[in-house]
Amino acid sequence: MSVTVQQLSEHFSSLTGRKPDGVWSAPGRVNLIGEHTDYNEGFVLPFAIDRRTRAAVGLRSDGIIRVTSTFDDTPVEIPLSDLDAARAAGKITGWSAYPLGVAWALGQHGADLTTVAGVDIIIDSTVPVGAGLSSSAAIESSVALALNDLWSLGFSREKLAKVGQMAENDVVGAPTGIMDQSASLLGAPDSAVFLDCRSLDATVVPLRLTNAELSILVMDTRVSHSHATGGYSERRASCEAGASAMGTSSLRDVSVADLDRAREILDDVTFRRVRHVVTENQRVLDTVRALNDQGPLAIGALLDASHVSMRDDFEISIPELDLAVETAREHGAIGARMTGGGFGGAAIALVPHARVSEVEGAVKEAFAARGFTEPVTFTVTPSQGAERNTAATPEA
Ligand code: GAF
Repeated sequence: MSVTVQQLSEHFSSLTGRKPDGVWSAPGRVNLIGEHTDYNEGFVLPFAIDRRTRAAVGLRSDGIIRVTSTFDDTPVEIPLSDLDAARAAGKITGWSAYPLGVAWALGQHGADLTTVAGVDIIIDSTVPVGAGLSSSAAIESSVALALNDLWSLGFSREKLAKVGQMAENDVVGAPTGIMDQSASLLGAPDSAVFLDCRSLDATVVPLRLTNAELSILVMDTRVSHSHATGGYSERRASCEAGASAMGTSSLRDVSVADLDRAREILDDVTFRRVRHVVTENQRVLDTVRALNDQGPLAIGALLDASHVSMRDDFEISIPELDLAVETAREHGAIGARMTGGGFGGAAIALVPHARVSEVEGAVKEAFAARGFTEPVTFTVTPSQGAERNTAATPEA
């Protein structure tokens, strides 16, 4: 749904009989480039988007955490001190695993869940689910920031990103990396976040899209995906096997110059998985340099090469994503690629403002001609990361 901060506060009041202590929000993300590199301790370049999850949160005196949302109004509640046992018993399931998982992970990072106050949390989101735009990280980051503030934990945003990742890995059950939560917590307007996933050093890189008269168009194929199943963990296992065969703990330590040796010692499939990660790391570094030195008009070929690598080497694209990318390029995009974990979700295209409608129309027509479900297309603006909103703040 899309409700304002004020409306969400009022909804909170109508359900609980009191005002929330605050409303926090966190964005979804688009990854500009650097796919499946985060769990290989490599480089990523995502940005926070202008689609957000909001969490209205109010303290309770009884040590219970109670979550509900505008998309599922059945409340889930549990004493905070029981979260660990409930997780171990596999009893935290469904969408509430994200907020409850965050509370549990805060406990694992040092919050004393036997003494902190209970909380009511009501969530609303405009981040599409299953589109590869990190609706899950948006929930995790908004709740993590809210509880960090209300429980006076003083955790850094980098630590809160790890908390969100832990919720996702150990409660939701998706073996994902650190990129999405980092983008959601560290994003800044008109900028991407250049993250070294080994050191966790983050640098804000200006995108200057407006100066270049460029838009970023999201083309959501509406083929839903989940990282808690199948392909994502298989790719992760291939990368680990490749690194191990190369005598290292992580593909971060394998360079483009090592690829000849990799081809000799790895089987064909593992070699191609490794080549994707190694060349993708290099493309992230090249993209950051091109953005800094020349601006966004210079990065189109890098986006295209990234897509080809994901399609042919990492094999995580699908026909709908390939069609969106190819059609966007034929109709004026200066570069395009699938974004996120793959096997569904969305592609992005860097498009001159003047040609956005043409690309949107052409992609929809091409999907109809192939008998694919009509895609949803929209432009996104690189935006502010997670923040506390006052009730008076208008809808972003
Ligand atoms: C998903 C994961 F959550 C990220 O950690 C990352 O691995 C991405 O897929 C692929 O780059 O979004």
